[in-house]
Amino acid sequence: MIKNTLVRALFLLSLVCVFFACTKEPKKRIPMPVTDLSAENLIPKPLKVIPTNSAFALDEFTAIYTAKGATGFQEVAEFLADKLSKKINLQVPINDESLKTVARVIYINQSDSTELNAPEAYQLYINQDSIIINSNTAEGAFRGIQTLRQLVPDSSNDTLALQKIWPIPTGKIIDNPSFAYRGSMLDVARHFFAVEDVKKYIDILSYYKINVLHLHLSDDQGWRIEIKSWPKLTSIGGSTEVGGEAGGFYTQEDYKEIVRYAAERFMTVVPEIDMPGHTNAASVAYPFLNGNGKTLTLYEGTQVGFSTFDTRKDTVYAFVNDVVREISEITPGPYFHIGGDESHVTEKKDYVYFVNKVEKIVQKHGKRMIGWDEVAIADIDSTSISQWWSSEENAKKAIEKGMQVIVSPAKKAYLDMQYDTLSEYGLHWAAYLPVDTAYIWTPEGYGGIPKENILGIEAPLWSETISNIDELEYLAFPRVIGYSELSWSSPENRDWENYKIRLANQAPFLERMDVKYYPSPLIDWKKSKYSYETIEKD
Ligand code: TNX
Repeated sequence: MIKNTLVRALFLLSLVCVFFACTKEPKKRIPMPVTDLSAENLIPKPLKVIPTNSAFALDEFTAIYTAKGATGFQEVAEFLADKLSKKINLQVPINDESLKTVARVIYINQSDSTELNAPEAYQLYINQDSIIINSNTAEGAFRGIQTLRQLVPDSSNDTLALQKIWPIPTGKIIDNPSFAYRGSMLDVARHFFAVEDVKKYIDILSYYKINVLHLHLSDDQGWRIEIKSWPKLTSIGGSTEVGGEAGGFYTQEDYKEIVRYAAERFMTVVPEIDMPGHTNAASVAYPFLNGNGKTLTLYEGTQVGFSTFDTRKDTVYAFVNDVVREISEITPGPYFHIGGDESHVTEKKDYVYFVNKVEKIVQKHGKRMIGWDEVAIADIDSTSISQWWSSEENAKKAIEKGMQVIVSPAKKAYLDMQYDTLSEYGLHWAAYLPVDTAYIWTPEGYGGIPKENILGIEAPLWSETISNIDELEYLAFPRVIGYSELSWSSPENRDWENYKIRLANQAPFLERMDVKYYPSPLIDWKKSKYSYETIEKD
């Protein structure tokens, strides 16, 4: 009896299968809805979008192929397939030539067209039956697939065919960033953030084409990276943080894992060891480093400017050399950030002497030095980079030396500034930065710095007032999304009224990724689970 039922059930099941196999065939042409590619909520806005008003039917008969022999393209395809599987639960095969049922293809193509002669440039051609991503490099292809991810609807249209279809508007996108350096900084020194938190931040930033993560790895309150030749830096210097919690640090293996995860997203990690000021934690671990003449203890407060290395001791430079060497060895990116800010208790002549010497150490280990804007008062050379956070005068000095500048003005680009007087977390010493003020300014030519001298834009997130990933996300999102547009999109393509609609439509993505963004009342968030009225204030 049981056996009979089973046989009947299997027979029925096979009938259903035959029925579906016959009807759910991989039809080439499916009548598709009219669309408008130029009305999609893409951030950052691409250089050119030309709609052709039909749609590509992303479905189970779609397959991805990549240019043969093109380095890194297979990995880019795998990244896309993984994200599609997570977003819409569709498994799209890659480079499987034995498939008989393919009706539509996504082709990630390496093209040596001169139009694509820039490392991150890409073109996206979306037709009814094919999507072609053209780029010279895997990096360009990766940026292109972020655009494609943003075009895939959250839910399928189940009325067009028997199978589920995710219609993607047809047309052509031609894209290339304004700035090569598009970054955010995370201060893991005032409060420590675990590897998993940093990875989550990297993943969301890369969706918006941000390509640099600057890690502020040391400060008065903590030293956060293992240095094998100076182990007390972390065992003592990493043991606390602001507010007296347990602190923490990255082992070199942890750091390598962050670097690897970032590299998979074509993101460069810039390590910062802040010196000669902001060095209390290092000097508590190794008191010979200290130059402020005081007996030091671990510091859990938030004052700045009280610590300094002793800039006239050879042993200090032997120490700096070890630190720069060990970190440079595990940092594939071209930069090493030496901090250099707010050294208020270092004599000017000592500060200049220190920066001059450390620049040479950084160069010896094959890196380009970055420093906060004060470093421009030293005699540094044109290959070093100044990060303009406060002083326009220092930014101009850097330009006179032929240096490039990273634009990070506190009153426009600091993610740790409060949104307004009512919002939680953050400081307001430079400004209140609501989402519109953070977006409505022009980095090109800002403060009279010509565009040619600007390497890029970076939004720093200092962590005096935030101690976990939710608080981090509250300050970073949504503002950092705006900085992605300021650094990628051309000035003609930026417009607050248009941006704020596109931003409102990021809510489903941010919520799916469990990002606890600040639900700014300036934005009419799409079906937001954090609608502003429901936020409880204490
Ligand atoms: C200034 S920006 C600092 C940091 C603080 C930040 C707080 C800079 C180079 N130095 O030490 O964390 O303000 O907003």
